Amino acid sequence: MNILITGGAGFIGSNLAEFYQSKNHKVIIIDNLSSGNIENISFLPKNNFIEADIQDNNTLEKLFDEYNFDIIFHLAAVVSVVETIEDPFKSQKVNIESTLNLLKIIKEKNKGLKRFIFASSAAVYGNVEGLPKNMDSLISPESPYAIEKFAGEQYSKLFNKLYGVPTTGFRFFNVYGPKQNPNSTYSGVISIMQNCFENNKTFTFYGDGTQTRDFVYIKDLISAIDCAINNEITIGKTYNLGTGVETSLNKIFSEFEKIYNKKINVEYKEFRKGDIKNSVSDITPLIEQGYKPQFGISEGLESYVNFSNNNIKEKCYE
Ligand code: UD2
Repeated sequence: MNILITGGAGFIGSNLAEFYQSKNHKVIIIDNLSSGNIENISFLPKNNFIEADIQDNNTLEKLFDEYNFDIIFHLAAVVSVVETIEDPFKSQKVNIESTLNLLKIIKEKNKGLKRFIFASSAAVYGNVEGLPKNMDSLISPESPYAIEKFAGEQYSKLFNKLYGVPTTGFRFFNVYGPKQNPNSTYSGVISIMQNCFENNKTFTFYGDGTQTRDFVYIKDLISAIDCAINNEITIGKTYNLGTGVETSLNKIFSEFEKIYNKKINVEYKEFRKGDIKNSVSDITPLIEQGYKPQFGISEGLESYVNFSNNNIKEKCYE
């Protein structure tokens, strides 16, 4: 199959790329490297990488003249919540307008598409109480990022309804795994903590460490998406993508202590402004389609440490 991954040099995109390339599909990546890293995709043939912005319409048109894609993963986005708060005009151009533009080009040019996958976020639920989050939970965006992700998933759904483009949206919960950069403003807490253990640095808890999240290992995320792609009933729908298990930061920290067999220093600061206390997804609809998370937090962290960030060139998928 021909597979296009926008934002494919980032953490999630590069893992998807490696997975599908290992299954002998042709993977094309378009990425402007604003938050992605070329080293993440060292396995990709040079000609399959296009360094361009997702807003570059000429490049997109040319690409769709050249290829008919079977699967498109749309991950290119301004991924930093903070950046979207600082400049929502700029981020909505990337996160909403470019999604709409891509859908329009697909509708006009890409006949025979099997699936368009849109990467949405648990951020759409905001701070409203009530767990686990399911598809009937209230949407309450707390940032331009959340509004933009919601708009993207809704446009994807609409293009299915109006024009039959086979779209599926996923609201990613807290994804972790190899190739996640611990040094960026949107870094996930697990990559930051792992980096502290790896380099004997002090880890800062914002709050007392009792806050919980639904941490999903990248390999489970890929298996969920792959399961949906192979199941036509998922077309035109949006799904939560987590594990359905709630884990505290304190639990993650003690798991790292076990894996590394050492103690590191910690400090405690105020809870971050706008932080949610607890989060967990209801994944029943995906389980009904055959998704079965394989990585509990211990297995996931163990696997992650084995492919630590110092080893991003190592193969994760055979
Ligand atoms: C996630 C997303 C974020 C946005 C948000 C919306 C990630 C990485 N971030 O933020 O983009 O969509 O959901 O709800 O998926 N923490 C510490 N010490 C640190 C770093 C973090 O204690 O050095 C805490 C942090 O205050 C929070 C928890 O760890 O309570 C998880 O933080 P996170 O940034 O990994 O993820 P989250 O869910 O806040």
